[in-house]
Amino acid sequence: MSKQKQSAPGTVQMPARRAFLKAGAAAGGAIAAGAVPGLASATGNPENQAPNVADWSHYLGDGVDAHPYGMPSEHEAHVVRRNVEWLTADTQSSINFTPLHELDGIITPNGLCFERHHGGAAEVDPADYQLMINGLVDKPMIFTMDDLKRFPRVNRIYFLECAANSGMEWRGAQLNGCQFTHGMVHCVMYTGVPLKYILEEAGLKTNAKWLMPEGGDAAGMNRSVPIEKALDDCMIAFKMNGEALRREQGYPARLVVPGWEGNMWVKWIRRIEVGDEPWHAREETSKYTDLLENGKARRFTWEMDCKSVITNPSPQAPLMVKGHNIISGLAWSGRGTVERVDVTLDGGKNWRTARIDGPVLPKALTRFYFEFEWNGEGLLLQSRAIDSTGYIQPTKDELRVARGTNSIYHNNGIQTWHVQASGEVENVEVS
Ligand SMILES: Nc1nc2c(c(=O)[nH]1)N[C@H]1C(S)=C(S)[C@@H](COP(=O)(O)O)O[C@H]1N2
Ligand SMILES: [Mo]
Repeated sequence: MSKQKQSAPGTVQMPARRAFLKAGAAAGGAIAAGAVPGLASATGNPENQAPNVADWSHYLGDGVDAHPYGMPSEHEAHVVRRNVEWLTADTQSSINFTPLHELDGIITPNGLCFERHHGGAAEVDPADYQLMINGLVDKPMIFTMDDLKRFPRVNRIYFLECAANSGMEWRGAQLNGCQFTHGMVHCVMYTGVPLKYILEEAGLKTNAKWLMPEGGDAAGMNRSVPIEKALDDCMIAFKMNGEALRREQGYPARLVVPGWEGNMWVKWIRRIEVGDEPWHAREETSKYTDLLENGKARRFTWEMDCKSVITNPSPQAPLMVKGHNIISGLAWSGRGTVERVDVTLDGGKNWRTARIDGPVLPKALTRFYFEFEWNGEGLLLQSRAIDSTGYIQPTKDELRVARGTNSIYHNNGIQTWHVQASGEVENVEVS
């Protein structure tokens, strides 16, 4: 087992894990006299706890005018997107990460979806918004928001994963928290127009083979998309989880490219050019390619390979008590559905099948659980997902044999968490 210390300068902000553990330990001895035995002891103020009547039961609560737009409880203030300061030079061209260890089920709340911007989050007035289609079409067209909303629309749940998710882990275990190692993924229900309908409206010429969607942000983000994908399941989305897209996610409209790497999901989309060959633009030549050991680069690696991660326990979410505990995590595949997830407690010697719960949808996050008894021994936790094509999530060593160590993108290797006797959890690798 080896752990590579964080080599880059700066610090990662994380909750005080030791403080959590202390609070848990102290509460162990603080069971109120005469209390009815429970499964676990409570922390906090005993005056508010059974058999007493809590403070909040004695007076009227907030009126319905207090929160015109509802916000999470103030006790959940630590559940936020976080960035890694040393990762990028500024915050406009930057990344923050989804707090996966605080979430459950398969849907990411809108305010917690990770953000990746190449030129900051553009502020677009929907009244001025237009989507232009030009190039190899019968009639070049410009659509307003109102135009887009008059097409038949569909609702689909998809994950979006940045190609660079887990990219800092290629050479060894580095970041302490699944928020940072795996938090460049989110999964929401999109409402929008199948791209096919919009392209049909403009009329594709017979030599139309590629699209170049382009963003309205300062970065003017663009990528070449093959026509087969565009006509298959791409969408122009304007809603996420039922409400308008958040500005950070491309308000008022973004491209949805199910199962494919996040950089193709152009936000604030302003134009789609139709062509007969790919453009070989910056984001598909200098970026988002994988340089192999032999000097060749993998290109157009669009589909996100099957991957999984244990979100709890994990470095930001230590094990608090011995006895009955729950391992929970997420699995996904850009090629279809998650068929099975295996979990090991001993670094891969013994594998057991996890329990999948909730919807199992193609190209969406899938939730798994594994209930177990913890006797206080050290554990080496891993999860391994298998998708509907039969593809098995590889180990990080297998990935390095296949692709070398020059890569940043497309690291879908098996993650290991070392649970120590104290309950604290560390990012490690086993070999
Ligand atoms: N216009 C535009 N679209 C963009 C980007 C961008 O910088 N500008 N970033 C891309 C990248 S690299 C990713 S991973 C996803 C991130 O989507 P999110 O911010 O909704 O999580 O958006 C993609 N679409
Ligand atoms: Mo990305």
